[in-house]
Amino acid sequence: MVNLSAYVAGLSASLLAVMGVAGAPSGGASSDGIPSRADRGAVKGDASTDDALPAITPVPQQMTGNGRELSVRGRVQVAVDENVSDPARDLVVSTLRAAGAGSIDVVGLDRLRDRPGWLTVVVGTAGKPSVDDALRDAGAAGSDPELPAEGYVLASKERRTGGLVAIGGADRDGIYYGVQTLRQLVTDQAIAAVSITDYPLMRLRGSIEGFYGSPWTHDERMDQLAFYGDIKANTYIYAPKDDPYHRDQWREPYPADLQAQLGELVQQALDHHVRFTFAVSPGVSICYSDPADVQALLAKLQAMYELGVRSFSIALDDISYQEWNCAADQQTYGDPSPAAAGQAQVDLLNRVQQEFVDARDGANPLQFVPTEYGDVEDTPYKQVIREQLDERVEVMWTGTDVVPPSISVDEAAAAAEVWGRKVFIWDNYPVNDFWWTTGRLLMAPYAEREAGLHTQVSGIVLNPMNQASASKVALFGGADFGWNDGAYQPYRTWEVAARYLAGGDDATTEALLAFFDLQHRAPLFSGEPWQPPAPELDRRLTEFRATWDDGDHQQALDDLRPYAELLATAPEIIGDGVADPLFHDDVGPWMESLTLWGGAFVATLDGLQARLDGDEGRAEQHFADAADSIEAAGEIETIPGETRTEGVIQMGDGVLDVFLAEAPQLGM
Ligand code: LTM
Repeated sequence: MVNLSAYVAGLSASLLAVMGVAGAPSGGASSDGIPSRADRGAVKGDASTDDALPAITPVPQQMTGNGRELSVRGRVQVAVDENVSDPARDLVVSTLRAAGAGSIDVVGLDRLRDRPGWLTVVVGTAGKPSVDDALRDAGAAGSDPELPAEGYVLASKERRTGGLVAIGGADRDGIYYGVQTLRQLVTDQAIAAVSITDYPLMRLRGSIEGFYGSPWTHDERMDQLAFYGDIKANTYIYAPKDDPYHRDQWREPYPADLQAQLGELVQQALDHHVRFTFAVSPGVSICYSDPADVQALLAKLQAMYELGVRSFSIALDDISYQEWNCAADQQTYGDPSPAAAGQAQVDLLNRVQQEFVDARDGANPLQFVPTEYGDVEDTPYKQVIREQLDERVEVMWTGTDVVPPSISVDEAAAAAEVWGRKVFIWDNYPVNDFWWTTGRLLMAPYAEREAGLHTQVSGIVLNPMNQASASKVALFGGADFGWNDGAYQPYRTWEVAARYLAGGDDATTEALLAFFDLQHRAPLFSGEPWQPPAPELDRRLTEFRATWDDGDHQQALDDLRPYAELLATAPEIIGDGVADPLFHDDVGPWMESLTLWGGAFVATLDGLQARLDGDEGRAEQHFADAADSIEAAGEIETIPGETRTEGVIQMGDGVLDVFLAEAPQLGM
């Protein structure tokens, strides 16, 4: 279960103050060293404990301060080498422009000159003498020859002759991620002075569009891929169960229009340093021993390779392995059984790895979703795969259940043992395609995954909701955890995600967090929540009841009212403050419902106030208004066709509804 004190401790002090947490300082550091957001428009400081440091998400492996901040005002020269991708270069320029740079000259690294009074930004490959010289001049120790893939060194320093920023990446991705960090160092007309060495702990980080129900739209996917660049996620796996060409009609090539869209996605992924991974799921009908089926599968992958895809996955989840799809498999592999299915799958996968992947330039190791994916029990099926599957093939695993309440390092080690390799986690959060998620958005922070998992897994991808933009909250956490699991604080990233959606606006961030709290419940397949419902509201109501029971009725009402008003006005604040139109599409019915539930909450407090004032008639009227709003909220349903399970929108159920039902009976 989520630890509520960690939740509260993880929020910035100023947010706690606005949310009314007693004792929260109005500025300065909160108990875990997170200072109030002041002039950077984001949570400041982090695991580094140095209050002067800016907050970077994911938290860098090492970061120290480097003196006073650099000013961004007049002229800027940006020197880049050939490994700086166009998107990385463009991001440097747009970042500097947003910070207030006047004119920006972009030149090749060989044309870097001393320009007294200018801000100089050097971006290139770590280990190159001119990049390392710039890093040293900017206060870094130079680049580490052992810098891992996707890593970068960044140093920024104000000098008498003008500010200097240097970014040296281990590779093109590392350079891009260094620039993404620069984006977070910038405020109005200034860049924080820091020295950073940073790299991801997990090789694969991102999402798998692997849910049932309405697949994401093209626009949603384009938006997601850009977002992954921002959060340093490098993997998107295309595996929507209800795309017929992915699963039911897997043999058929994509029609030209869909193929063209896939091509755009591949380019968008490249532009944001994301591996577009194409998954095909043939298990519902494949005849493993039919050469025509094997050829159809390879042709499907080849069409994607021609679009520029370099990562492939064969998904064999949610199929029966107790029966064959053809008589030929019975002849080749004998009676159906898990072990026989394992053998047939291994034969197919090894061919794809060895005949397809190995024969193509730049292709990454094959990925595979096994039919047994949610446990660590050693079985005949797993034994065949462990012993015979090409050791390079990545095997996905969802934890010790399809939707696990937590994932520990020991469990991942056990999974590595039974699969004979480090597993690749397919994390079924925040997916909302099963019955218990009806009417819910799963917006609690990504949590209960143990620090240190990076030692036992090759990566983590999250299976998101049908609602792509609303999934960003959890995806933010997953990417952050995958980059630096040791420094990960779920509620810190939760707030950062809200602030990202809010475009840095304080009021919108607060409204979003209050809304997320009402969508905090995350059910297991049993229906039991592994993330509790509305913990922040629950904490406030517990305080209310204690104060009320102590006889201090007015105080209890005064303390609770601002939060009720925050909930009632949150839809309007969110409507005005979140720029992302896709987010609004996702949360539309939930905003309607929140307007009604928030109104009922305020009306209920009005009723208690009237009763306290001795006006029982007015009190009854307020309680009746609240009841009307609750009844109207019960009519609001999910958007037809949008989610696999459809039904009434839930809002802080188990907490808000319980309070509103009991409040009219409260004795004075
Ligand atoms: O989790 C896996 C490997 N497969 C399916 C997913 O497609 C589905 O989204 C989730 C959640 O319902 N459960 C599965 O078993």
